[in-house]
Amino acid sequence: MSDQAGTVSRQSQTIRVCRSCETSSLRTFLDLGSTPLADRLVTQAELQSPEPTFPLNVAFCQSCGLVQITETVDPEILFADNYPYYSSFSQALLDHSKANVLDIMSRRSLTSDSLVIELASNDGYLLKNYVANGIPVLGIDPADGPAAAAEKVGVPTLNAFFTREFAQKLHDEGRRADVVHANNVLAHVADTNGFVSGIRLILKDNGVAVIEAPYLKPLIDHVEFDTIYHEHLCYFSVTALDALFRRHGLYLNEVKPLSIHGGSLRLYVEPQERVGQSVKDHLALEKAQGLDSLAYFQDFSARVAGLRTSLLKLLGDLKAQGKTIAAYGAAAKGATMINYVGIGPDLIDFVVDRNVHKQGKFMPGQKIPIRAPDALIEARPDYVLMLAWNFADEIIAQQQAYRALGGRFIVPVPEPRII
Ligand code: JHZ
Repeated sequence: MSDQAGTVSRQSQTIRVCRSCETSSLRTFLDLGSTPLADRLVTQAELQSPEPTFPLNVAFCQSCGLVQITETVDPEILFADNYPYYSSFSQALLDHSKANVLDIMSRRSLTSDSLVIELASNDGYLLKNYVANGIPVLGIDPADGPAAAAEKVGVPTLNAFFTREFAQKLHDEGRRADVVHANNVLAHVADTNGFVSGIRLILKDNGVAVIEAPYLKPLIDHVEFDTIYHEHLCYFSVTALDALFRRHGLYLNEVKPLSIHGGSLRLYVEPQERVGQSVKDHLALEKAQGLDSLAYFQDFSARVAGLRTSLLKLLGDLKAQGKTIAAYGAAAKGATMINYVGIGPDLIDFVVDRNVHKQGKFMPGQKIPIRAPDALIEARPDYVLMLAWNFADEIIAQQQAYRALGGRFIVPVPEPRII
């Protein structure tokens, strides 16, 4: 693919067949242009160097219903070095994860003889709750920094990508799990089928995989286009997931809608088929609403473009009135938002984020500086564009002092509004 300097790099590949069913049934319905990598924050030393950019096109598989991007960037570039995402910076996510663990512990009557494995265990945000209850765990994560942070909080972690080969090794060593967690990772893996067959290999026959993934329906219905970036290869419907798991002797038996990350699903997947009402209802609803056909996605591109126009107008009007604007959340989705919409340093003075690994760096593409949240009180911008809108409640609750000074937030999706 070509980078900004126009050279050809071998850092990405364009797929020709569906990531799940492998048929040639892909139809592209959204083109977000060629964008930089959303979590590749720019350092001071890199400010003058060109950033690699990659095409960001989204397609629907007319055969199995899976929505997916068509470019696969080398995962070593995306996740291994300097990956800045640490799950533990959101209290809402920590609370959500702890509740998930307590629920599973009681559902499955886990003991000190059980084993829980988490794929993409990040900084140990979830598994530490099992450790606190004396239940053996194993984390697996390719990102060096978060994996080291997990070890520090007592979560044994293998610093590696989870692949089918890796799963085979664990299986051969007799390391099979009563529970496998995989939160916000299924969409991230290039070998979708290998990953799912790997889950089957490391799961005991009476085990359960508890998987969380953003749900396609709210993404489309609420124009959450900014959750599309190169790390997210797939955007799942229940229809597409059901077919994917069945191919590997796994059954989606229960599904629970979650509000996290703009609307997600928690999937309970087992080697035994006992499909519950929640799954039957979701499948029926998706069919009735047409989420399993291309027509559902046909006007999405126009709606995304409409959001871009209205957000640019709102920010432009505020600047014309002499207002100052900052942004909250150096989130990956924030990178898609500012780069697709074209929000640069002319509109936004700085971005704040609690994650110390992001502070002092610059947003990809637009190169807006990232500062600590205290900057909102120091600089007192009139408005703050909420790039991490999925945590808006938590963030606004923390920013009472800024609000008391007259500060206002702009929430960009599903349509820009000032709150
Ligand atoms: P956040 C993440 O995406 C990571 P991102 C990943 N790409 C994924 O799959 C999706 O989630 C589902 C900061 N923050 O997590 C922390 C504060 O500063 O919504 C983060 O940098 N103060 C793997 O990166 C950012 O905001 C706070 O009070 O798009 C939020 O990023 C809170 C709550 C967060 O999504």
